[in-house]
Amino acid sequence: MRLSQGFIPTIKETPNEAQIASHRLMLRAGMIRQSSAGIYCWLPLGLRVLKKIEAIVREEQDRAGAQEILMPTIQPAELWRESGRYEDYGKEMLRIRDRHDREMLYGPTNEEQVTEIVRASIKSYRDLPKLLYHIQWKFRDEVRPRFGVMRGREFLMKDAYSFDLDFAGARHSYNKMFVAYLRTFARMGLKAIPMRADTGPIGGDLSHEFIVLADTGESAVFCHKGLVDKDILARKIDYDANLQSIVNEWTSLYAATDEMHDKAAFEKIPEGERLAARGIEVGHIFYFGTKYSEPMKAVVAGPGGEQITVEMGSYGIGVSRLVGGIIEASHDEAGIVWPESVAPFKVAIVNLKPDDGAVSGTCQKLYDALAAKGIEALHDDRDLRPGAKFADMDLIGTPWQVKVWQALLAIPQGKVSTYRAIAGRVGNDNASRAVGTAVGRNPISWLIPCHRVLGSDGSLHGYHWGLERKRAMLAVEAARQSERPRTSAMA
Ligand code: 5CA
Repeated sequence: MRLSQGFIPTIKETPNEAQIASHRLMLRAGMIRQSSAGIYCWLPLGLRVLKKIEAIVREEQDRAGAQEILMPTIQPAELWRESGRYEDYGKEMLRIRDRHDREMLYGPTNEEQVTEIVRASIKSYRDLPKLLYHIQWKFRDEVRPRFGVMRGREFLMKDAYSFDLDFAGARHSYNKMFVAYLRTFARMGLKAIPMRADTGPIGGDLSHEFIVLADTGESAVFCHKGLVDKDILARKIDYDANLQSIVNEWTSLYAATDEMHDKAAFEKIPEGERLAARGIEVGHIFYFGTKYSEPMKAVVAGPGGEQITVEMGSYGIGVSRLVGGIIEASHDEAGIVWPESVAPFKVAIVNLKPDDGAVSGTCQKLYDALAAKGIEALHDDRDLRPGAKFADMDLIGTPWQVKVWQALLAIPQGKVSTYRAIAGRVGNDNASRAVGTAVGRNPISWLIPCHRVLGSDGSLHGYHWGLERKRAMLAVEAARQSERPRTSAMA
């Protein structure tokens, strides 16, 4: 996308209403705008990230065997009277009357609605198990909406629901979601720790919250440090096999939220291995047996014709909250530092001379080379001074930046064009390794002004490349240096 034609309304000033970094950065980077308290409009940059998060959630739900449906945001009050939650939910529920004076509500969650779907369609034990999910907006009239999308009134949730014949089946469904959640959050670059949790208004007796550690988190949490470094993505998962040993591995070490905290048990952990921190709840899973199926009569006929009340669980992920959560976990003083998997654009091409046809042509070719590899780039072709562009690009936080201020020529002796070579580097997921290679030996090394990038000892440092920011900043220099012998510019 060409930024001059795009809509990314960044703000220089720090908005007064934002108390935490993610809220400030989302407003400043032009990702969201508030509509009313706890209700937001998603602008193009924010929506791109939201969709990327949604896509990872969807892939991992599908992988675990869940099937996607889409239930409405508006539900009839009768369903909630059947479960007994219509009155219990209190003021958090937004109640509506339609033109026929029928009582409706904007769904804060969907246990009743999904139970209605299943009881109407499933009659026999042979039809079970079933695992259904949807990704839909919810409304909860929170007393204190705050921290931007982290505690909104309207928010996007992935909610899944499992239906099984017995406890063993329900436990397997729970374990599937447990493992799928570990994978989902890990793919977003997050360290999310499952913790024993209170079940609150959803109910039930087995529940885990998935918590991302962050100083600004709303919950106080306590766990064994060993949980922070566990790596699920290195495992091969077979969702049809018994997953209990993986779940046990993650649950055998102490981890609990404030409400479930057992001080004595925590203090049994050697002091150096204890972690008392704050965290953001990005997911919450529940097993609640027949809490809804019993009053709502979700039953199937067993093998002998007997009536079996279905065992259920529900599994939520705060999709819109994750946008804020990821920023809380990954930002610096200049802006957001997106993990590659959810970045709104992978590369920013910073055109420092947009009025120079050759420079703009170079940027366009680079853009095309990246597009041909399926890499999304943002071409900053705005007519602004370089400092303003650098500040905006750092704020937006693409994993890669390529700064172009003079036109490139094709590599004379190389077979690959410069643009392709850069696209190739950027295509590598391990940004810092890629840049190291590029600076060291690769054909594109001559494109990087060595005096800016290499220290006297040959290590990476410098003006454009801040290792601590984990960003690759490939400073692309001109081949107008044709006066300069090319070999002398080679690393
Ligand atoms: N029905 C169950 C699971 S499907 C349920 O509603 N669980 S929940 O209440 O824990 O919500 C699931 C997830 O939604 C939470 O873990 C959290 O990440 C997110 N969430 C909850 N309330 C809000 C809110 N006010 N703003 C943003 N995200 C929220």
